[in-house]
Amino acid sequence: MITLYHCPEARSQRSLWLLEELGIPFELVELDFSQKVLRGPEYLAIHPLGRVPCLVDGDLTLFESGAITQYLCERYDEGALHRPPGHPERWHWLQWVHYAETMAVHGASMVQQTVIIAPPDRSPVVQKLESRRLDKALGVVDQQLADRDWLLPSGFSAADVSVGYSVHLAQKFVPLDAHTHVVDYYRRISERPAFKRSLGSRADARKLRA
Ligand SMILES: N[C@@H](CCC(=O)N[C@@H](CS)C(=O)NCC(=O)O)C(=O)O
Repeated sequence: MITLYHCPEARSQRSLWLLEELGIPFELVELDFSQKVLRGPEYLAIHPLGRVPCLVDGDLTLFESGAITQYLCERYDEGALHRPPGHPERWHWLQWVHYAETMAVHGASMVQQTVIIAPPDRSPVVQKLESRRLDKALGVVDQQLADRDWLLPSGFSAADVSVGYSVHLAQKFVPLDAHTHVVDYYRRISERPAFKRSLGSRADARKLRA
């Protein structure tokens, strides 16, 4: 049985959304986004840094959302979400799966600056810089989507799950309006039932609470 360790709206949403797209059974464990839970002995025994996501499948434990994406696709996808070795889109599929982190690091920095760090210690300079870099990273996605609905010519893939989560994170901090193709992309993403099931806290999750 697969177990996913997850904090709502964190990068583990990528893995949750992908599991939902794959339609395979899994157990969801929701952790409070608190040092007490993430750095508590129970979770540190699973993830050495106490971060999310972490995926356990039998005797395999994996952290890093990009690696989890590759693993789930290689192991469980029946052709729709993966672009396996030898596929003409393989290298671009990998590029976008990992480009998602180029975007998410700026989003994570904005979370720190606007949620985690208290006002006197927040830095307007860092906020300005990070939102500008995030906006530029969105511009690259916008260009890619100029003549297509999804990142790859053959259609929706796990690369859209990876980058799509980063767009979902980005729109909390920078307006998407200047990137009209991204606006349409985010609307398409928001209409996907699997994406909807990955949002927020879930009643069916086992909870690790402080
Ligand atoms: N590159 C890693 C980043 C993992 C990561 O930093 N996750 C954040 C949530 S978005 C986290 O667990 N933060 C909690 C903390 O650092 O205390 C991945 O993509 O899995």
